[in-house]
Amino acid sequence: MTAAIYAIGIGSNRRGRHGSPVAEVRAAIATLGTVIARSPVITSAPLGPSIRRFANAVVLIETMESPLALLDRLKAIEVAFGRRRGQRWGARVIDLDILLWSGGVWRDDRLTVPHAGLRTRSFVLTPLATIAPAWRDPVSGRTMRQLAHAVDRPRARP
Ligand code: A4P
Ligand code: MG
Repeated sequence: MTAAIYAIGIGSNRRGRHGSPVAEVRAAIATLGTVIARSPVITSAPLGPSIRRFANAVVLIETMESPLALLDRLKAIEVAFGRRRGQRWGARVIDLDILLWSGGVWRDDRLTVPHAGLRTRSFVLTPLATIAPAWRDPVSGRTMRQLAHAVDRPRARP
């Protein structure tokens, strides 16, 4: 079996034991294993009803894990960072999402890859386009660079 590459989206809008949301994002990156590329950490206003600003970053990791095995590991890291259940859209110490997988599309009741929010979220696409500009979304056929452009300039695409 060969290794897979995954793009992982990392978000935080609550202080944890490592400090600020930016520090939480950096600490989470350090737990992920073989990181082959990392974006800068950006901060942005929350999408949705949360009040607190987010720190976000995207990394590429290389691993032998299947998508579901990786999802289990990411959930365990979230718990270790102090994330609690029932905080959907609320403040969270860390949120780890699988954005892309080198194997293409995965769809079952636990996991959808590419991530459902990938194509519409500039806090995902802007950092992703810095580390994987030519990676093509298997669903839309568009590259991360193209998707980032479209989301940053929505009026350019009626
Ligand atoms: N799941 C399905 N597909 C995936 C995937 N590709 N990666 C399932 C990870 N998980 C996936 O996720 C709920 C369930 O989705 C998982 O148990 C898994 O089986 P969760 O992380 O427990 O819950 P969540 O994060 O609250 O839900 P969700 O839908 O991931 O929230 P969002 O949509 O990620 O919204 N604004 C800014 N500026 N920056 C942000 O990072 N994040 C959110 C969170 C809202 N606003 C934000 C940001
Ligand atoms: Mg999530």
